[in-house]
Amino acid sequence: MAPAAGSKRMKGTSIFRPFVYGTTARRFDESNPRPADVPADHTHSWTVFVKGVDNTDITYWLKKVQFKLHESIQNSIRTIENVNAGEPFETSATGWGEFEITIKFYYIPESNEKAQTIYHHLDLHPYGNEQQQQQQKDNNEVMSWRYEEMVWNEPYESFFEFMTTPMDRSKGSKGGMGKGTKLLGGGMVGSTGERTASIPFSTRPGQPFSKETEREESKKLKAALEKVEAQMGDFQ
Ligand code: SLL
Repeated sequence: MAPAAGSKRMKGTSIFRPFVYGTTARRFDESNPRPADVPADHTHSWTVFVKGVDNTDITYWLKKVQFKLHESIQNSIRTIENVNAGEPFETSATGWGEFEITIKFYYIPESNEKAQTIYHHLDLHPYGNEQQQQQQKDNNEVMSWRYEEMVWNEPYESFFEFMTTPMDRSKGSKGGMGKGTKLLGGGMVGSTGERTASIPFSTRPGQPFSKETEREESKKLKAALEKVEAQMGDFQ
């Protein structure tokens, strides 16, 4: 699609929006019984998704998502669109094996940007250290989630303007979030909202990515760096 009249790319500028993607898998057992129509060799049910951090709206920039699953799975190419603001683009399946899922992002046509693809490994089995594996077994839930940022380099002026202009989320407005939907940073959606790139301050169950997570990660990196520096000191 041709860009809006007079729109040109903004040299030296980039714009980004955070999102979360990944898989959640559960094995079939008493807590998650295998449905009668599912083949006996299928050991797990799982879901792959793309969503906003803390379920913020991403539908104003993401129009549809195509999930390409393993060919052995029924209806292996699945296109998800027309999701409500704040809800995930997701699809579920059952099976026995792990594989690489292809996730293709189609942006709103106004962006004039081509679709982009990322890959995600479906994890069915507990992973991590012993304690993490035990927790996943106890909860019968293997979450393989990633925080990512979609970056548009040198976006068209019209798209940049669209992305950085507050949007009307008043009741009944098209594309608005539901009343009372939580905004990133803890605010609540009122009559206007930002098309925000910020992430929440703190982590809560089901929402592992936040400023708090970032701080914890940087603490871990700092501690690892100090350890390496101390070890290097021992060699000198
Ligand atoms: C493997 N790379 O060779 C993997 C393939 C295939 C997963 C995994 C569904 C099967 C069905 C399913 O679990 N496919 O619907 O019959 O191990």
